Amino acid sequence: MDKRYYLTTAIDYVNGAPHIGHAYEKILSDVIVRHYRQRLDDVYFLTGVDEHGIKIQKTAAEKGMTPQQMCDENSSKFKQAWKALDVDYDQFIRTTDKYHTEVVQRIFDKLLKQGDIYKNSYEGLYCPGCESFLNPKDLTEDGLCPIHHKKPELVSEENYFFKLSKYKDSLIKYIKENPSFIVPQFRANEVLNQLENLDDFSVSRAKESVEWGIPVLGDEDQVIYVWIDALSNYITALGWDVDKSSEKFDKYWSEVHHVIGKDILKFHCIYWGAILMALGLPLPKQLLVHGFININQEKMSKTLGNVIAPVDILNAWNLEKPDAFRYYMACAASSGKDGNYSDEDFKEKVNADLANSTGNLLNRTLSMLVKYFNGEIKSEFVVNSDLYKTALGKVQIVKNHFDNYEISEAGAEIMDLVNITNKYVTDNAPWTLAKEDKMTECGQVLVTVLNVMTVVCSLLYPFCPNIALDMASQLSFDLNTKLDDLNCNNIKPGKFIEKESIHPVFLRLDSELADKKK
Ligand code: ME8
Repeated sequence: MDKRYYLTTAIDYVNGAPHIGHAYEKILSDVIVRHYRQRLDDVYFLTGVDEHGIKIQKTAAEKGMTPQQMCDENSSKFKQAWKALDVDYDQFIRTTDKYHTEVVQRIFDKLLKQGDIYKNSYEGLYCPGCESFLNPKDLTEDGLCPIHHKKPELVSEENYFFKLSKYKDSLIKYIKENPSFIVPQFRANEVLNQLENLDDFSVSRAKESVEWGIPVLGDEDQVIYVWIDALSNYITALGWDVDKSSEKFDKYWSEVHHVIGKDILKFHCIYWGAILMALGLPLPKQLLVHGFININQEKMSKTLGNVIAPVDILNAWNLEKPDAFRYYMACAASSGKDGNYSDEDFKEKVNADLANSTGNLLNRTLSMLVKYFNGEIKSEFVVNSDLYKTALGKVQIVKNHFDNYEISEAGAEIMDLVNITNKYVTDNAPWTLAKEDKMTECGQVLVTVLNVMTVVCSLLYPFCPNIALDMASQLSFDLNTKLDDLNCNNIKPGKFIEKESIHPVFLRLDSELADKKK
């Protein structure tokens, strides 16, 4: 395992407030980052917003605002949402940040001077939703963009183009020789097919059609079109500059993992891959591609009016902490596949997993310890147990799932450990042991469960940081313990817990109460 980990998310368009799809990606990323922080000393987490382009220019005009005003307003909504969801990033980049725009201009200039970018007149079908020219072959039968279901605009203008043709073969070779470059792997085939049919791509727009962009140095009539601008954020954020690296870049670039949605894989694999090759920089270590979140099994769209803001979900369920929503989202889809959000399913899953299985297990075990032993651990209660092997085995399994970008699968394994432990309690019935006055055995069962719960709370931490902290505090367990140092030896003899300090770590979502609040 490498010592460092650099994770980036896609940077979101700020033509509106963040929606549940944006939240899904950021939560998934934060869960991954928190997991690797439990394994490594040096993890860097970058997120941010994409602020240029026609979509933003048009929306601002409709609202009677300048693009910059709208970017300022909406960017802070993204920051607020990530704060409410406990998305604990190290850096938040805005593509209007001066350090970014200046380096983007120099990148463009370098590529132009070395002949990777050339000027040409062009007529094509432009989809503002995609911020991209579409190939007529890719349109629906009705001539609409397959993603945004809108008719693309016929655009005819002078643009700068990037010579993708020059890098096509090297990209194909790279993808084929590096099977772990695109995760999950089934997405790699899609990209290889797309590469067969791709032409050079436009990297600028005429200022008369798009004003809101970074101007091309020395050609005032053109602005740099979104992808060179947006994709470069991953290196400008680290302080990289043309012909001048930076300490952060040298430290993190070789460990970069881009978390992105399936709709922008082409841009990250092909465009970004080619741009990096042209800049003489190594390609990203991995592209971690996630699917889309649907709402009640329907695609989320403004037209359908089913776009949900993540903060509204917290408010609707009266949740002070985001843990339940984080847990649900991170487990909403198996690796790379689409997932779904529905109120019913959300309530059912978090009540079952967090309140009933996990919360009750801890609560009743601690309560029994108080009832039977006045909260005291006697030295004869501390013995070895087969359950410890199972628990530490799960740590390895969960680590492997994270290494394979299988986050919901990792969540399922944690819940499996909780269920195994619940079964252990039922099978060993400590309440019967107490009734039969087998107090040492009863104490041993309780201590075994508490030791396993220290492992559970550590594994659960990336998904539910607040619940895990609460569990850790009731268990007197140090949550800073690295995963590789975990053992089942944390519950020590002596006075352990007072009755007053025992409380549920997660309250069931009460449908009636929640419905009333909605
Ligand atoms: O594409 N479910 O921005 P964006 C899951 N600015 N993920 C979703 C989703 C959904 N329903 N809808 C969108 C952009 N996403 C560019 C990125 S990166 C250099 C530039 C994901 O606001 C989408 O796949 O349209 C992408 O990864 C992210 O949200 C931002 O989408």
